[in-house]
This record gives sequence, structure tokens and C-alpha cells, in this order.
Amino acid sequence: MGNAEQIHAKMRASIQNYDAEAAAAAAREAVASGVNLLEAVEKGFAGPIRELGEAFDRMEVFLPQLMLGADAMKAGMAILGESIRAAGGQVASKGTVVIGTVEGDIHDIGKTVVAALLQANGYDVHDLGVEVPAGRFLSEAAAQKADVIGLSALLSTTMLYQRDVLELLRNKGMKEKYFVAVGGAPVTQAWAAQIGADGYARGAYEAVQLLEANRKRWAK
Ligand code: B12
Repeated sequence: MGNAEQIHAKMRASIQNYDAEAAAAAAREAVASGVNLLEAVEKGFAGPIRELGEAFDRMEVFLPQLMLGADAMKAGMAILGESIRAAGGQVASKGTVVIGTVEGDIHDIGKTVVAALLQANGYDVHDLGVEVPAGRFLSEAAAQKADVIGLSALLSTTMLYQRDVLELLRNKGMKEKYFVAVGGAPVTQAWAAQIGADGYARGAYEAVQLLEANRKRWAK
């Protein structure tokens, strides 16, 4: 097993063991050894968190385990994020992204993974957190001179707030200023088209590809 695989395995185990300290230690090791951090996030943290979510759906694990797994991932991401940001200072930003989970929705794992992978790929990412009202997406996008607005929704009820953000943008004549990407488990390409979003991605890796494919729209 190569060095990178060994580190990915430690990261994976930390999530599977719900061990935040081990996740932080594995993340530190990833940074120190110079492995590709984007790949480490995907293979070491995003994969096992998704598997944990699926195990939860099958009722093989319970809510406390799910929360502890998420906490472990956050502890690791805090370290990787720092390092990714430091590296970002040396390369030109590919664009500014304002991302958050929409109003009424407290799910933040997927959105955090998307934010981290975008950051790892050279985007300047401002994570607004969860339960973000439509108006705040607009004010933060303006304040940060954003190119992209990312809207995450995990509930079929809160998906509707993605539409509200787009309606508010259109009502204020600001839609054309931003590339609006939507995502989250219940969100589909058809929903994105219905509400007039510019793009949809099924997962974090696809989110990076979506922005790469559309980058010329905001490149200066
Ligand atoms: C973890 C979890 C929780 C945790 C959240 C912890 C946290 N800090 O986030 C807790 C326990 C708190 C929770 C609470 C609730 N949950 Co919940 N939860 C989940 C679960 C099991 C996993 C979600 C997750 O983190 N997945 C892992 C991540 C990596 O995947 P992801 O979120 O899909 O994100 C990926 C993509 O969607 C995409 N993506 C995500 N965001 C974005 C944004 C953009 C811009 C783009 C491009 C892409 C993108 O990329 C991500 C990375 O690959 C799902 C089940 C499921 N299958 O989704 C249910 C689920 C979403 N929850 C559900 C429900 C009902 C609830 C509650 C209402 C439960 C309740 N009765 O109290 C509350 C909601 C409270 C609220 N107001 O928000 C339902 C939703 C049903 C529906 N369709 O409406 C689900 C589907 C479970 C189920 N089968 O019933 N939940």
C-alpha cells in the first residue's frame, strides 16, 4: 500500500470509528506528507460519510453514530481546510463561490464537502452555514463579489427555498450576475431546470466539474 493509500485508510477508519482525534491526526499526516488533499478529502472522508448515511438509511447505524461520524469529518476538515486555504493564497482564484444550506434546513455535511472540494480546486469559497435565508445569499454574494451561488437542500420541503432564492435574484434583476448551482439529495436536473438554476451536480466531485465546465462564463 502506498503512502497516500495508507493515509486514506487512516482517514476512512477515523470516520468508521467515530474518532474525531484520529480524523484530525490523519488530516495532519495528509498535510505533512504532501499527498493530494483533494483526493484525500474524497477517498478519506467523503466516501465513508456517504456510506455512513446509506447505512443509516438501512437502519444499520443510528443517529448518534451518524452525528459522531459527521463530527469526526468536521474535525479533519478543519485541518485540511486550513491548509487548502494557505495553498490557495499562492494561486490565482478560479472564482468566488458563496455557498450555504437553504432556509429551514440544518443538513450541512454535503454542503461542507462541496465547499471543501471547491476550495481544494482553487475556488475562493465563502460558506454561509445552514438555514440561510434567501436575502442573505444575495447580500453575501454582493459583499464577496461572488461569481457563483451554491444552494444546498436535503429536504423535499426546503428545496422550495432554492426556488425562492432564484425568484428573489430575478425580481431584483440580479440573476445574470451569478452562476447559480443547486444540489442536495432530493434535487434533480429537472428541478434545477424548472426553477431556472444554471447548474446541478449530484455530488461534490461533479460540482467541481460543473464549475470547471462553466468557468468561462465568469472568467475576467
Ligand atoms: C445526516 C442526516 C441528518 C443529520 C444532519 C447532520 C448534519 N450536521 O448535517 C440530522 C440527524 C441532524 C438530520 C436531521 C433531519 N433529517 Co436528515 N438525513 C441525514 C442523512 C442520513 C444523510 C445526509 C448526508 O449528510 N449525506 C452525506 C452527504 C455527503 O451527502 P449529501 O448531503 O447528499 O451531499 C452530496 C450531494 O447531495 C451534493 N450536494 C449537496 N449540497 C450541494 C450543493 C450544491 C450547490 C451542489 C452542486 C451539490 C450539493 O454533493 C454532496 C457531496 O457529495 C439523509 C439521508 C440521505 N440519503 O441523504 C437524511 C435525510 C436528508 N433527512 C431527512 C429528514 C426527514 C430529516 C429531519 C426532518 C428528521 C426529523 N424528522 O427530525 C431532520 C431535518 C431537520 C431540518 N430542519 O433540517 C430525510 C429527508 C426526506 C425528504 N426527502 O425530505 C432524509 C432523506 C432521510 C430519509 N430517508 O428520510 N439528518
